[in-house]
Amino acid sequence: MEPDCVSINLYTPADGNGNYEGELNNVTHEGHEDKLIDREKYSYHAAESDCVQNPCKNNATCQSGFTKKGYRCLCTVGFEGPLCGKDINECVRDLHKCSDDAFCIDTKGSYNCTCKDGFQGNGRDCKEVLYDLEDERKIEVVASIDLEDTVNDSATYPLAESEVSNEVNYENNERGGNLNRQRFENISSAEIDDIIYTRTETKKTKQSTKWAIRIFEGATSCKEAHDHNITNRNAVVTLLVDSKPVSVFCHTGDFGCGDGGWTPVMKINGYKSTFHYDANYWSNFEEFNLPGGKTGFDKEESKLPTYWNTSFTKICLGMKIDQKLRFIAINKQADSLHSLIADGHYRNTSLGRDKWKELVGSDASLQKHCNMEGFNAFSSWMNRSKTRIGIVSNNEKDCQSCNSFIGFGTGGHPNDAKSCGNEATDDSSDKGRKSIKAMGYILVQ
Ligand SMILES: [Ca+2]
Ligand SMILES: [Ca+2]
Repeated sequence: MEPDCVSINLYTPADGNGNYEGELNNVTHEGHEDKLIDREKYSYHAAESDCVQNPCKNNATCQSGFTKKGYRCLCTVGFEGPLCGKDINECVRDLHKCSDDAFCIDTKGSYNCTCKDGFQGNGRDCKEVLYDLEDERKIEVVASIDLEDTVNDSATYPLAESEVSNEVNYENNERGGNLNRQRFENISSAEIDDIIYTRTETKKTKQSTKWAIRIFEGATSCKEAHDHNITNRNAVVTLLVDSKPVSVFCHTGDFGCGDGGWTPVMKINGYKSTFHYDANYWSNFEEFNLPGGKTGFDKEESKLPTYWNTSFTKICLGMKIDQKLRFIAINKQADSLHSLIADGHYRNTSLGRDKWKELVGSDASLQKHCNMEGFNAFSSWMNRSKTRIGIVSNNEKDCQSCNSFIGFGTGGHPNDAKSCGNEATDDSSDKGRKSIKAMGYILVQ
């Protein structure tokens, strides 16, 4: 007899012979009264079914006529118990298929798998997240290491040969944190920008450490180029400025402003008014004569995209007068030179007038008073001395009517037609009347 069978229709054919044909049903008329139709030569026989009361839970199949109770329940997946009312905790019983790198979360009738932090996937298959997708620059995992779990924090261990040769030195209890940049095979240390990710896991007898490193794809400043040993001398270097390649002449070493790589920003010819105080170039995002950025301290004028893109902690100012180059440095941190100048607001420096005079040499001439210095230094009477970077001075003991200046991006009395150098009116100035035109150079680091 079929285990699900609880009723039967018997058909008695007309010619008899005492044979029947039977039709087995897995329900009885109870609850289905309207479907039971009388027909000639058919007779219906139903067992008293204990399944009518729906004793089995969670969609289990009820079979009548089994066990002392008169029925049995065949549970669906995920449930157990005589009535199938009990959820199986697959996570506790290790009946799940979650990844080792996932959390198993029990649910009624089933379970969920969720990848742990640092992993992604569907929960059954979780992969380590090794890419910082927000970073436009390429990140690659280049090293993995498996060590017997006999790690001594001060010892040196061989890397697996698969991807990396040589050794990793563990120091200061930071396993993997002191990865020697020289140790990567096929990648020079100059190309490794940063170690952005390390993960060390101990599984039974093995410890494994993985690194994600950022590959250096291009310097954004001459300082970066210098720090990554891309250039250790004066050279034209292609920088990534606002993600676009720009070739500039990187000045390297201490030519008057200190060591390291210096990024050119502007070159100003004091005989011209291209970069006069009132020129839009001080506030806009327009470059001027890019090729002028590829040559050194010459007469080519230039304004490079480094003016509004390159951050720095130091500014180097140079003036060339009669073939003599003189430099002074300003310690100043900013997102860009544009951020210090474009809004026209005065921002002070405190170098002192003697320092500014060093740019010009022994002929430097300024009046005694005011001595307003820095970025956007200007007289309160707007037709008087003003300078985008530099110092303005006055004979009166105020800053209203300055008649002398040393600077870059200059204008106003006593000589509005110049853009870089030293202008001073007659007897009230240190060295009397001066009109000294300079080729000006602005670099940052
Ligand atoms: Ca469950
Ligand atoms: Ca005056």
